[in-house]
Amino acid sequence: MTDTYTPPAVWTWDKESGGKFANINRPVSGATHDKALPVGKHPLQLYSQGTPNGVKVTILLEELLAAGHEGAEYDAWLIEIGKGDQFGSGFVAVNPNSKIPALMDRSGPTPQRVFESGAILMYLAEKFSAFLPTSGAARAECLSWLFWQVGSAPYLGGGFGHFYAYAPEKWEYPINRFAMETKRQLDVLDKHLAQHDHMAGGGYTIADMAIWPWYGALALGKLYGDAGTFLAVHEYKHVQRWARQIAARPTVKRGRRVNSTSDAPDMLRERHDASDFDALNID
Ligand SMILES: N[C@@H](CCC(=O)N[C@@H](CS)C(=O)NCC(=O)O)C(=O)O
Repeated sequence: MTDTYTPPAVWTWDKESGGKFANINRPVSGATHDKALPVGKHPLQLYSQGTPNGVKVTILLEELLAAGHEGAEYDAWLIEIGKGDQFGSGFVAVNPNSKIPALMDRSGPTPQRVFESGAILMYLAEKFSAFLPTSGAARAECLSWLFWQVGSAPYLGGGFGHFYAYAPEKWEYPINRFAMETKRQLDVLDKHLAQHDHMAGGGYTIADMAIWPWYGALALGKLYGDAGTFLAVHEYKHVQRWARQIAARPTVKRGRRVNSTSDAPDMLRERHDASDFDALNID
């Protein structure tokens, strides 16, 4: 690998890039193999992994259940993206974009697929009339921050996180570029949270649930190894306050345990019943 590169007239896929996810990256879409998805007993079937995009949805589902919405009972099936499960035919039928999370709502006469984490949060919030203000300024703010998250996270994850933690070598140019952008985004959040308890008016909403697994986890030093130190996240005092407040919610703790690939005794590969958490070894 050299530092400079002259692009050919037409790009071709002639070798793996060598990064952490090189084995699953392809320039074409669609299924690579036939594999039906399992279906459990609950109305909502989630196919996901416990990454920041995945836990947004399990946090919302745990919040809905804790708030008494029994129709939010769900089976959470593990899709191991490192093993290419997202390219199985069943998963591609639920999300043609082959990314977790993906949801099948089987509560009605015709099963409804929903993909894209932001769309899933909005769909569930509207279905249960919860965690999304129904009108006016509070709704506009909530959706603005929800869409901000979906648009911003690729700079943090696909940009900063990739080049800081996953690329085969450390290159100064992309790390500088995306560290700058990530710090700018943290500053956007910090200035907003200096004036507001939560991201949108009306209290805790799906905007907080979407943003916390990325920027909250980063602020608490839980993303990309030493990235918290590298980005001096302690300086974002208001993000710190908000991140700790949300991390302390039992629902958030539960949501974060679901669809984990870790063997840790406090994590769940799959979740099919509220009692699954009872069997865990939690301090
Ligand atoms: N915009 C999508 C992004 C989802 C996404 O990037 N998911 C990652 C895991 S966090 C994934 O499934 N990656 C597998 C792959 O790229 O093949 C969303 O918000 O749902």
